[in-house]
Amino acid sequence: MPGYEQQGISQTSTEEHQVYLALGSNLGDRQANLSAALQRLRESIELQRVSSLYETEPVGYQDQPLFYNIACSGTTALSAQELLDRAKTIEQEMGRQPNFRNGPRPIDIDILLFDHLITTQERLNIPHPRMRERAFVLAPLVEIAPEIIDPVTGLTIQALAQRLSFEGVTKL
Ligand code: PH2
Ligand code: MG
Ligand code: MG
Repeated sequence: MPGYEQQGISQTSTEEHQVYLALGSNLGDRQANLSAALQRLRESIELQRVSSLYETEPVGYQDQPLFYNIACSGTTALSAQELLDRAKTIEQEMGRQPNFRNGPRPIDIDILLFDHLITTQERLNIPHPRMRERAFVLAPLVEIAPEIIDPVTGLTIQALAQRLSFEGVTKL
């Protein structure tokens, strides 16, 4: 029914959503883990841009191996909740074990931004609540999406990145 589309009442499942994700790995073959996760995400996301690879010092809990981090952008027909479920399934299928907060992991897939959605549910917290202070997130993100707006602060990723130190973050 075209009339419904025009009035913006179309089904969520038929809409395309613009998404930005952050991926990290610090166990096993880090680069292979990131590549495998991207490959799995392609089943649900039409990827647009994938950043360079960054090697980053662990933040939050220091006594663990260095991370590899990347960011990517794309469009998806999934809802935010469905995308989160997909990400968690991929993490589990890639061997991620329950661990302490900020502990080592073969793969971590975080939703940074989903359209201009703001949601603060416990499991579904978008924009990612810690992305603004994390150089390991903003370094790859500013590379692929400097002009996009964080709906919470109204600032561009470029502006958010300018407030940070990028010590401990190395572009490979
Ligand atoms: N992820 C964390 C905590 N600390 N540090 C780095 N360098 N990279 C990460 O991806 C990372 C982290 C929690 O998800
Ligand atoms: Mg994370
Ligand atoms: Mg996570």
